[in-house]
Amino acid sequence: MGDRLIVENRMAPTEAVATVAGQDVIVGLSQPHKALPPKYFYDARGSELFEQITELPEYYLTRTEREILATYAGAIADTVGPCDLVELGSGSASKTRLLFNAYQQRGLPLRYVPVDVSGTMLETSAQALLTEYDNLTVHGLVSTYDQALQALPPTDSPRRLIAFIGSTLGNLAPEPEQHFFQHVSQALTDGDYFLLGVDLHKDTATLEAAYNDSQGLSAAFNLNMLQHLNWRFDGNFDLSQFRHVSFYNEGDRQVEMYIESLTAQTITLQALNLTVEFAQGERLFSEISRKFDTEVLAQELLAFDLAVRQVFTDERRQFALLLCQK
Ligand code: AVJ
Repeated sequence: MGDRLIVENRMAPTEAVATVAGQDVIVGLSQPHKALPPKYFYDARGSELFEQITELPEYYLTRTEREILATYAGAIADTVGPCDLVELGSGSASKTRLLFNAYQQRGLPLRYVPVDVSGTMLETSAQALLTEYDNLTVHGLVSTYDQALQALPPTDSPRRLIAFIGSTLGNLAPEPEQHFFQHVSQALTDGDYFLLGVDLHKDTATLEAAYNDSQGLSAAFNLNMLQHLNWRFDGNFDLSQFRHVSFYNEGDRQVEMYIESLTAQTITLQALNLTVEFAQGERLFSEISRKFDTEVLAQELLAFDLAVRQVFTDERRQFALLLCQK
């Protein structure tokens, strides 16, 4: 099986150094409107909490996207044909299996290029996939999205398909989103495909329930960011002195998540030599989760030479997969 698996580590050694990695925390907590990048949600506990969120009755996103893929994976395989499937943020690749199934049923070869910052997750899922699918070869990249897009492994396949599913796009503000589309477009040659999974604009009640569930998992997920900073940077956040806040900002079409300080307090992160003051009621901005309109998005993509060929959605139009071609 060895010749069917390559895992390439592209993480620069400096990124493993905590003080360098913590620069964004220092900047984020020192500005007047405190904010942290969403990647700090995903330590081991945070990833586990997110997995649990995906199974909540209120969190319709994952379930709906899986349902759409189950219906249309065959149509996607028929359109794209044999390819290098580059998946940005591959994680456990559980939804991607629906595409692998479609390729296998059609006897089409596929090279899977999963990209993930977690090397352990990538190795484990790649090994499992090779035993399940005999039409598959895997060339994994332990890398950030941007690093991967700048230098994808050379391919013998007739096409590339870059997949960015799960509505991770929603975490990007409009400006970084534009840069991201630019990098995707640059990584593709004419005729190649881009598969984008996004959550759609809908009524406020449905959205607010998804990000503030009755079991309190969303709250635990949000506050866990502070616990993560505690262990990573030797901090003293007391989680009982903060609360989870989330709401749908309909004007900007985004769910906003904050961590609100219940008291006036001073926190230190010793490994970063950082002291931070919180006023009572002060909010730290932890995440945006944007909700899209397929027509508006199609227009934006076109500016980067990405033409939407097919839009796949569920009956209730809650979520959409856009198959674009350069
Ligand atoms: C993994 C970014 C798609 O925005 O819905 C879940 C993360 N945040 N509950 C989302 C999340 C709060 C999730 N994404």
